[in-house]
Amino acid sequence: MQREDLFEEMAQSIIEGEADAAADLARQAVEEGVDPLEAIDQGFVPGIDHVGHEFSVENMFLPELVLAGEAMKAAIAVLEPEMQRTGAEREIHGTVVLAAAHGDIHDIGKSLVGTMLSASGFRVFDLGVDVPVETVVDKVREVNADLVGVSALLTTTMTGQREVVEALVASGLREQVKVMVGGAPCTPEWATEIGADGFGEDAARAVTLARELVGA
Ligand code: B1M
Repeated sequence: MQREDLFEEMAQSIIEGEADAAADLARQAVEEGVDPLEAIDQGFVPGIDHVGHEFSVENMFLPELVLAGEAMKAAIAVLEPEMQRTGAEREIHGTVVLAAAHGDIHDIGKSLVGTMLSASGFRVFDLGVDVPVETVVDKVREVNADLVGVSALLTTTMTGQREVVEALVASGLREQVKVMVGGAPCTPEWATEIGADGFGEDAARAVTLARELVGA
């Protein structure tokens, strides 16, 4: 199958919320030697972006959003080990605490960032979704993190990123840890406004930024 056709089918599997088909296409990509991140960015993400757009104009509804999210996770679950394998660098660049902001349950992009960071030589503690600010701060202290990453997909949960920065300042930890934010509604200006150290636009750029921030 042509690469473009494969990517088109991947997008379609997400739009139709077909988790099995998405996983099969991901396996096919691995067999054909397609770079896993390329498969995600050029195949599956256009599908989920389409669903997001249709949802926002009320052509699709919550159940379809849920199915699309499940299909996306099924595809990434197949590609994840491949990303780990191909990115296998053993030198540890630093320790990262990763979380989705309080109130936010979107985990696909955040988990992808975690996988890429881990594959690129970071020790990653992914605290999951809807993570209270205090849990993030406690983990930063416990593991002596170099970097904390907070993901937010909703305009209403972006404030959780600011709260993490403020809590790190209040706990006296801010000087020893860098803060990276990301997620669709975030911008470099937002990162600056809340006193974070940087904004990662996508998983690949999050890795580049993380390396810069820890001086790797
Ligand atoms: Co939701 N949702 N959702 N959703 N959802 C959005 C975000 C939305 C934009 C859709 C829309 O209306 N167009 C909209 C937000 C509007 C806004 O606030 N501006 C929205 C809404 C409204 C909602 C609900 C409120 C719907 C409802 O209940 N009525 C609800 C909220 C739940 C909550 O969090 N409290 C909700 C629920 C859900 C599902 C659970 C159904 C599902 C999530 C499933 C899951 O994650 N397990 C879902 C989905 C799938 C989406 C869309 C369609 C796709 C998100 C996604 O996974 N993208 C999304 C629309 C869209 O983004 N196109 C949407 C793929 C992923 C690879 O990209 O997450 O952007 P992304 O991550 C990228 C970068 O952003 C970056 O790197 C990643 C990889 O390249 N990145 C970081 C992300 N985090 C980073 C952190 C970093 C650095 C980079 O450093 C720390």
